[in-house]
Amino acid sequence: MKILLYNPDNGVTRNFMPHLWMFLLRSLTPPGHEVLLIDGNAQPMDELQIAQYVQDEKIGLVGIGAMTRMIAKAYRVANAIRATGVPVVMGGPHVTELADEALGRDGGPRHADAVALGEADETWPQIVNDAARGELKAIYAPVDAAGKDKKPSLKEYPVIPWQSIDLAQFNLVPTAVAPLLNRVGTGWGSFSIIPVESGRGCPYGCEFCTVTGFFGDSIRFRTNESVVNELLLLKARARSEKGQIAVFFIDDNFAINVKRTKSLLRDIIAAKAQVHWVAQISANLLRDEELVDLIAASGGKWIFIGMESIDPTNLKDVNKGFNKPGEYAAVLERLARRNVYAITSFIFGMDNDTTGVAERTLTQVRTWPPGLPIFGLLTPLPATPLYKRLETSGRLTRPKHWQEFIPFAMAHTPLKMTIEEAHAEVKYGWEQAYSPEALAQAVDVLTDQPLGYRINVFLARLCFRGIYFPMMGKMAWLKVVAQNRRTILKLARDAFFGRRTRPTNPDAKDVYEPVAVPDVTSEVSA
Ligand code: B12
Ligand code: SF4
Repeated sequence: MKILLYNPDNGVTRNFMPHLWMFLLRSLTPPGHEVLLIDGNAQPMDELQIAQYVQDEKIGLVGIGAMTRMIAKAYRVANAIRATGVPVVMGGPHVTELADEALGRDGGPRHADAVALGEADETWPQIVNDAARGELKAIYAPVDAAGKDKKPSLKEYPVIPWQSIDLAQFNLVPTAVAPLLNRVGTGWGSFSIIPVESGRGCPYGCEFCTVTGFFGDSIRFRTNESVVNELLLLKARARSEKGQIAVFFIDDNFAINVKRTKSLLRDIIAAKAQVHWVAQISANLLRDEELVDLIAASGGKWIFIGMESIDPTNLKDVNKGFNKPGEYAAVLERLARRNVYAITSFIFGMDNDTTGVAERTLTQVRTWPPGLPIFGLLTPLPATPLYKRLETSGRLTRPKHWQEFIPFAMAHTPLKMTIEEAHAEVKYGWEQAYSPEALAQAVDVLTDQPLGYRINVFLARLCFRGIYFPMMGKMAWLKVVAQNRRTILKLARDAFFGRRTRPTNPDAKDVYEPVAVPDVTSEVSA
């Protein structure tokens, strides 16, 4: 049987990396079936095009996975495919929480023939076998013989054949900047970010988060050996293609068990398996100097930190009181001293937020080492404690917000400002943090760093800008390039003439002093 796995785009922004579930399920598919993958972020198709593709390719089963944000598109695609008579199975966090919606048992139309609840590592082979026999059931739940919820162990993790997977569609090097990057050093013909998981689960239970409910508070890890082998595979591929591969450890909290994370990082270093990597780690776990040393020495470059708010009352309200705003600066300095920077994520529209929250936050951000701040709105995702609280108190203004997905739009009323004011705060945050002046400042502060590093930070900033100001199409990019021409010219001069130009902003000064860390550059460059 031919199987298509499909991940929809959200129609607004495109993700910068492939979705792991597709590669994982393909690796877990029983022998004898051919599995094709379409990620809408790389191959945008409308529902009729996909339905046509399914017919042309004589596909026998389609699997669709989607976050809440993409579910409306996922349902439209599923409807078009089911209309051709091909069965559709859906999985992922949204349909796990709202299986009745996908199955049409809530009074609405049916979108899926079957739904895979929760983690599908062990149910997927059964789904495929049932579909091949034409005996697909409506619901597949990961349960043990006694019918009790069962979380898959990650000890026997499948090998994902990264050496042969077509990554061309996820190459992040724009053709326009390739000559500049080639000048900086060889091996920049391509650049892909690959999702790798080393473990699942987070016990912290922040009120707005799906993770603790979905993956359970039982934390499970792959063996160090299996993660190290995956990194070695990716590194070998990058070397053979004269390109770059970075890894996004998609664990929800990569250092949730600090002892184990240190042991993994030590094994990565010992096996010379370093690649540049990004991971999500909560601020409280980054107090440990030894951990941060190992992060830097093992190739860690960017850490995503869910700071959420600089207001302790807000943090307490959403059950994230373990975040201590008073230590944010120290955490970021600790990372920056090792040339590791942070993607700092903030949520506006929290119950204690008042107008001016964006400027108050930015005032602090400006005193920190340069990073990638991102701003979102408190969003009640289905089945989260937040959703239940707001529903009970009658504060949801769009209880089924996913049916008409609008980016950066609230679905409930904040307590101390209006919805419009909350939207304006987010807009202000993005405008200020990603203005040409702010981008120039971020590059200037790094004047003492190698050129490749500064280009990297600049490109990362440009890409992150696109989260709020979608840069789809050449015209949008040209406009941004024109706005940032002074910084681009400065980097280009440094690249071609090998000299340091004066900061664009003469007032820019270093806010930290990098300390020597083991040089892993030779290990990470392909
Ligand atoms: C990596 C990641 C991202 C990446 C993008 C995704 C990518 N390219 O990988 C980035 C960083 C861009 C991202 C962004 C966002 N993310 Co995100 N992200 C994740 C994260 C950390 C890992 C996803 C992953 O690969 N997991 C590992 C795989 C193996 O698990 P899985 O995807 O759930 O798949 C398993 C099952 O669900 C099931 N399954 C999944 N799909 C299918 C399909 C079929 C057919 C079947 C049978 C089974 C099946 O089988 C898999 C194996 O067990 C998850 C949290 C998490 N741990 O999952 C959040 C998560 C998915 N993200 C979330 C959110 C909210 C967002 C944002 C909206 C945040 C924001 N406010 O901006 C944005 C939106 C992005 C966009 N452009 O639309 C939520 C989604 C909740 C929801 N109900 O939708 C999650 C769950 C985290 C959370 N805090 O609750 N994210
Ligand atoms: S620490 Fe992160 S992953 Fe864990 S519950 Fe909180 S938001 Fe979710």
